[in-house]
Amino acid sequence: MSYWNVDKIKYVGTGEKKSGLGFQYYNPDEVVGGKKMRDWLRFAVAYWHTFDQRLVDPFGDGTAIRPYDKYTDPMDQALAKVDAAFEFYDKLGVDFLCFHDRDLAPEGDTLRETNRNLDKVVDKIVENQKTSGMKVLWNTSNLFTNPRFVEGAGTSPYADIFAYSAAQLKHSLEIGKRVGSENYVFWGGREGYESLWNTDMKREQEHAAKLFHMAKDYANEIGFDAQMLLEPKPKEPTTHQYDFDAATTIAFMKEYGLDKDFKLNLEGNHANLAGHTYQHEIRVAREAGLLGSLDANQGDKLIGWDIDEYPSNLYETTAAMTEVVENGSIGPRGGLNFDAKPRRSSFEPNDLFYGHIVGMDSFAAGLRVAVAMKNDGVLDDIVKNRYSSFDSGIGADIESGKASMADLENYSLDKTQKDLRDATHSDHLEEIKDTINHYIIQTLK
Ligand code: XLS
Ligand code: NI
Ligand code: NI
Repeated sequence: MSYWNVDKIKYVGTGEKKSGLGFQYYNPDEVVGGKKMRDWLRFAVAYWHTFDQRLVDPFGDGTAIRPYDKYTDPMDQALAKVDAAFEFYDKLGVDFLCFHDRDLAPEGDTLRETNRNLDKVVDKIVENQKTSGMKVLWNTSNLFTNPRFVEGAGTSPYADIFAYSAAQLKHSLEIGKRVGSENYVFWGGREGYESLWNTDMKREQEHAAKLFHMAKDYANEIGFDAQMLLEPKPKEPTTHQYDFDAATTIAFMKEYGLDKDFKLNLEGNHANLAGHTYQHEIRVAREAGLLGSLDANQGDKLIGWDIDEYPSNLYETTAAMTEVVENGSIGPRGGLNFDAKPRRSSFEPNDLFYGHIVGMDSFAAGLRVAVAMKNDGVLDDIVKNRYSSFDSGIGADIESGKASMADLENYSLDKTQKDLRDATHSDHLEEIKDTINHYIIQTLK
């Protein structure tokens, strides 16, 4: 039985591209910048957005038409979805999937029942992994949808909810081990506050850190060696989320001794909500040695929430992939997970293919441009030259610590206004942007 009415998506190149069903830039086995494209990009499909999302928005019901809608019993549908999902991965040509525990199976009345439902679906996933070779980039626990998490999970003011969260998380780690997840993600959807008037921020953050430590310790105990990742987001659904952005999350990790065992999973739309570019977030993480993995999506300048659009902005994917190429990889076990969904008006099953194709092609294009610029050393020279006054003379003395403040005073006292004006140079930023445009246009022709 086939769920999706498409053939395997192939690389056709730019010249042959006539319809949405073909890759223009993503050619998985082509070697670019010393590695196969599939190994640079390690694309993953997000179970929740692709197979569960009904395309609701705050004002409207779901519009999605999905090939397993005819199964009305929740467990029958959950099991059919697994088959549909693995057919989808195969036709799209991705190597990885990502999921939350609650994406896979309906909850029961107790955690015991819920776990039983979940295990049944995971059995089927494991079977499908054996025949397909599909890998799990990461799994995670949904500690935000159910009303019990209304005031948080790890940061809930209620001890019973903390306890339940830990219990749910424990099972999710066991599942991670069974499916061989390469990473394990924590996105703290409700780990923040609505208002400071009733919030003990310090105590909540200590609790969150405790839950992360417990999770890592338990993973060690059962031999689940996934890279642990925190996924920053500044707000939504809470007014303020503690994992605000990369820099805030790194400070939190250092404060609570988590920076040895945890890295970051960064998302494009979250970066924008925090007032940053995606490139900024990736740069902050990579310079701290904490770049773990990426959630690929984009926001919209005109809409102020996490709309999770499939990425299509080539300028932004070029910027993101420039950071990745500079880093040598996304992260030791990182990949690009499409935390993205079609617009509410793109409700047909095949829109899920078109969405992934534009996303994969956009990042593949970004990779090609980034590698072309790296090969020509375009940005390397620009950055190197900009700081070259620190390579010798007084600059080298400053960096080595040889120059004291008194030395710098001696050096500066008799410099004239003109001397100092001559020490600065135009950035030629517009020329740089023109060069980047040139590389985008030439590489993607
Ligand atoms: C929501 C988050 C979420 C995480 C996984 O905004 O991006 O989808 O990636 O829980
Ligand atoms: Ni995400
Ligand atoms: Ni998100």
